[in-house]
Amino acid sequence: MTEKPKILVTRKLPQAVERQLEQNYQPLLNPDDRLYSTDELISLSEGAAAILPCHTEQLTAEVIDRLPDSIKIIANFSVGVDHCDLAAAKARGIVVTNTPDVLSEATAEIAILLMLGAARRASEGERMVRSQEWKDWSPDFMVGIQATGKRLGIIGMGRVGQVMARYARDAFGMEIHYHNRSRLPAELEAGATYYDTVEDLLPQCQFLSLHCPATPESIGLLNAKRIALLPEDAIVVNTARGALIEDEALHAALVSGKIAAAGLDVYNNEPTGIFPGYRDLTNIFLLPHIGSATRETRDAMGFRALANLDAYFAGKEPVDRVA
Ligand code: 8YV
Repeated sequence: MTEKPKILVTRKLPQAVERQLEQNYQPLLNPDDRLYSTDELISLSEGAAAILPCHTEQLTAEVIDRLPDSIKIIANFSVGVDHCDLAAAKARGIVVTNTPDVLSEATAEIAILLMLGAARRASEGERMVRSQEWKDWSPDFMVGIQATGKRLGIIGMGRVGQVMARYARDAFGMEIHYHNRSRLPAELEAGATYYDTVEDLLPQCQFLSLHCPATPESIGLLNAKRIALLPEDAIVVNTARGALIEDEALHAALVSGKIAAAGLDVYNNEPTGIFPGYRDLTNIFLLPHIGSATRETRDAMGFRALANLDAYFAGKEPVDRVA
């Protein structure tokens, strides 16, 4: 009988996923969920045929070049693959997969939460109640901005962007405007208005939600020049990647009031190195990268990563192959 392939699992996964992994593989699990250093990751990979990492593992070209020859596939537990140098993996003949589809609804839910939380001043209000600073009610107390019927701009109309568009349209009657690398077919566009360039889209966005991956082209996409194109009092939401935003520019626009509020779930240098100025602002709603953090979705992400491993080890093409 051939030996079950060894899989390095870098983080603690949902229990049901780990039990399933144990059926077909020899997983090297991380029950304490410790973040491995690069050296540890490389030495633990010795003799393994696959790595099942999260976006918390920086699989740069240098790291990939140092992986042992035994590694044949990197089956990510994430849809984003900006933490993984695909060209370096390809050059070494290492297959790379991700987990699309299964987290679109959970992430769009958080985008809606951020949109409403920022527009309706949720964290400011919550802090006020907790600290017993709430003393009075008046007609102008905690007045925010209504989402219903407004124009929502979406940059990146992929799977998550499309669900966000649907939720915003169906629940709040929002008018959807979007930019994407290419225009969607009419049935997926569902009445949304397409713009060829980000510059053309921005002046329409009373609300703006970012849903594109972080790539060399999109890093720093929302900079001071582009923020200036937004209408006064716009609201910016980011559930995609922190790298899409130039923090100093967003911070300045929140301080000056050019932007009414922002809702962020992802950050440059998260979790410990996030732009410090954000913490001092009241007009920002901050969450700790929990877009896909539901029981249902985390299970589904794990099983999707497993399905990719199963396909690979059965000699088939993994459905979510990205390199
Ligand atoms: C995940 C995400 O929590 O899948 C992604 O790309 O950003 C998150 O929703 C994370 O990546 C898990 O590795």
